[in-house]
Amino acid sequence: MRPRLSALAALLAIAACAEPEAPPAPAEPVTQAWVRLPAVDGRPGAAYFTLNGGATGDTLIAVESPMVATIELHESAEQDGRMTMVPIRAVDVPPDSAVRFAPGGRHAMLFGIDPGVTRGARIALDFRFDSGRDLRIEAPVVAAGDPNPYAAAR
Ligand SMILES: [Cu+2]
Repeated sequence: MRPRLSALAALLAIAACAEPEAPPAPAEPVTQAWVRLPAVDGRPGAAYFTLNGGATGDTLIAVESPMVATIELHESAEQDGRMTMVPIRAVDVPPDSAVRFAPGGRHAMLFGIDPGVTRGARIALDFRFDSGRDLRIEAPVVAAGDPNPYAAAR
């Protein structure tokens, strides 16, 4: 009887160790970045992504790309029944929070995209933070009518 019990205790101990008690690994500061090309060549495209505050939080101050002339951060809003866009200067990402840039809401607007950037390519996006952190992300590029590539993969 006794050996059995201790075996059970050992099993329980192993089970307890397997329990995910530690918090999940901290997310990268920028995840799920993707770029949607304009329907008409020469018009602006858009970049979407999720900002993760991590333990300390940070503030996004700019997104740049060697393949894009100008990138502005915008917020979409409905005003008098019309969709408008308002520029945002910086985006606060508090600790342990996520800020999503998604179609219909916040987005990075890409003016002057290099014609070599086509559907299926990857484009380098440089995320600059107030803390001094610079982060380059290779974001997948989709065509105008294509859905979020991360949503499609789910
Ligand atoms: Cu915009």
